[in-house]
Amino acid sequence: MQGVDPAWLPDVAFRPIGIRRTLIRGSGPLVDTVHGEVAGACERFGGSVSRESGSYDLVLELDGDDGSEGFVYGRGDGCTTVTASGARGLLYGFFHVVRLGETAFLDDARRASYQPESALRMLDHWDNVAVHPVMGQVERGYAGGSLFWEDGRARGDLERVRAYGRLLAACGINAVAVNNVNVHATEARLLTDRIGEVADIAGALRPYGIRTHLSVTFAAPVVLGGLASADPLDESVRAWWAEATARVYTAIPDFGGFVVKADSEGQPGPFAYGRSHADGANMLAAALAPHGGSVHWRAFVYNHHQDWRNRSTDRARAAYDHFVPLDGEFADNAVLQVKHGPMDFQVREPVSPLIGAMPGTRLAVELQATQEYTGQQRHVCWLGPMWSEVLRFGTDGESSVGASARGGLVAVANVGDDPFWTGHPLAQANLYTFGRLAWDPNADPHHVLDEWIRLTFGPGPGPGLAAGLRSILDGSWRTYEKYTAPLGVGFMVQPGHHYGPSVDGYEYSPWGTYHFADRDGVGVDRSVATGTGYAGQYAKPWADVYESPLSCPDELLLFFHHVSYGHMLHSGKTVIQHIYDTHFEGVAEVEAARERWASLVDLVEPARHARVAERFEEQLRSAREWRDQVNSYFFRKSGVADERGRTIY
Ligand code: GCV
Repeated sequence: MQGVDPAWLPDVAFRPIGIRRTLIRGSGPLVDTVHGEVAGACERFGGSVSRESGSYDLVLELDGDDGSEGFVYGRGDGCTTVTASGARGLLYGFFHVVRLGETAFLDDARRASYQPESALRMLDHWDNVAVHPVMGQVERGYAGGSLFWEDGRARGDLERVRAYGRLLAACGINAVAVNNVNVHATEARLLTDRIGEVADIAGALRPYGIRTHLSVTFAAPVVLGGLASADPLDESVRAWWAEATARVYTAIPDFGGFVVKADSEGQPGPFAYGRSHADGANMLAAALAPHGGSVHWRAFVYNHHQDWRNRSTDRARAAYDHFVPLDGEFADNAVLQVKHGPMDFQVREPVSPLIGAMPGTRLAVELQATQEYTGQQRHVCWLGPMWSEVLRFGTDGESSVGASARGGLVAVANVGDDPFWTGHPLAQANLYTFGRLAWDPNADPHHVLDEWIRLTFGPGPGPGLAAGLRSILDGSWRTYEKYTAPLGVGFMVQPGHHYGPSVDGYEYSPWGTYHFADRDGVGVDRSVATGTGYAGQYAKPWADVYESPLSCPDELLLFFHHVSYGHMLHSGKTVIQHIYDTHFEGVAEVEAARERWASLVDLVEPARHARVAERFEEQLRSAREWRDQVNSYFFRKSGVADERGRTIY
């Protein structure tokens, strides 16, 4: 498409297929999509595609349609084959061949099956239809306007949405929620009289195997239906939802379901009627069940009217306290969607103790590709290693988060109408990595990064460019952590927009995100023995590990404990010296990354190079600001000088 970055699907990636003879077997809309892809590649590169038997280099075969998403890839007798028993499987098998490139046509006698670990791999867009006076078009969006909505309506030209669906399918994503979980008045109507606009978007995503979901307001029966109540046990309310949902399916027969943020940050919910969140979710699940849809009910429920002086209230505890007692009560098609950490997508959080604590409930784990707290796509921060740590975390020492996420993996999307999709061109790596990890949570994120580099900048980006990109992205999450909030304490951002440092930004606010720094120490005591008891929400061994500052991992120390500045970390440094050192190191690492990027100027197309170079200037400015604010704050509080005598402003 003109003017839009092809991201990980540049034309050249299709050359190995485009110069060969391909046979496609099977029928149906997704087979047609694959056929269109191959035909397009052949037009560009000279090969051929047919549906007749004969002699071929590549055979793509759909054998049945059982709804499965896996495929079998094989190579033998000079021919590469992809066989699938579900249409999406054929699509994913095709993109597997694209990823392999020339390799797919080289070695003989290879055969392997591929199957996604999780059936739902979804992106949640926090897009508003109308521009919100405070949050803008995309809440926490750092890539321009919405891909779906413009001037208060669905975009007329949905070519870009189709191109987006193609990119998503190529990394394994199969579901998209098209509007913000904070559902304002205009957006509420997408459920009813404006469902046609959602249907248009669904139509553009469908050719790439993507089901469309909608965020809805729990108060819909009142605000849209004119009922007096939204009580989930009230028969007229239930009937209203059943009818509204049936109309959605008339417009979008393969509609995925609803996403709901209830009793959270001002959104309406079942508490107003003295009902539980299981009551609320099950009402919507019942409306969706006859049509095969699911409700994604978010577990992000906490008190945002806290008194900072009351140390017994702990936002980190909230999701577990609210939801664990409801385990076993949710309907089969109600998925509880849990943020990966107990707080809110900070650069470092422990894994939410809720994950693993609700064996009788289908959980989806929510990650955040949009970089709300990780540099807002002005800073390079590749989140693959963080997500991989989360997904591989053994909630009871063994069963992993990835395996617990039976209801799927979800990420808050990081794209917009920016020509590079993600504002910062290198933030595309986060979107790609999410898709690939959602498909296989045990995949090595570094291999995924290499794959992304090879596809986006290749094929054969040359050792200099590949090594340069790897060195810039690989450690960028840890670099970001170094120059921002230390040792798991989190936040310390400017309130509201959440960009840039403010150590006390939320310290005395009602949102409940505190570090309790004073002249003697810093950190939140979440132990069972003397603190909020949060550490006790974990299964063993983690409850024991986190309970004591002696066993708590350094990177989470201040999340779990209030310690003195002289407390010795496992690293052999004191807390205060760690703060100083990491902040100086973080800035030095950004300087080095900026230099490295500058050295790649002749290897990267000019517009992309210039965009990243400009963002590096801002990242460096901001990193220095973080370093100076954090270091001087803790120097003033502690009175302890840097043992290396560096200047602290
Ligand atoms: C969509 C945080 C963000 C909000 C977001 C909320 C959520 O609080 O700052 O913008 O709201 O998380 O996940 O619902």
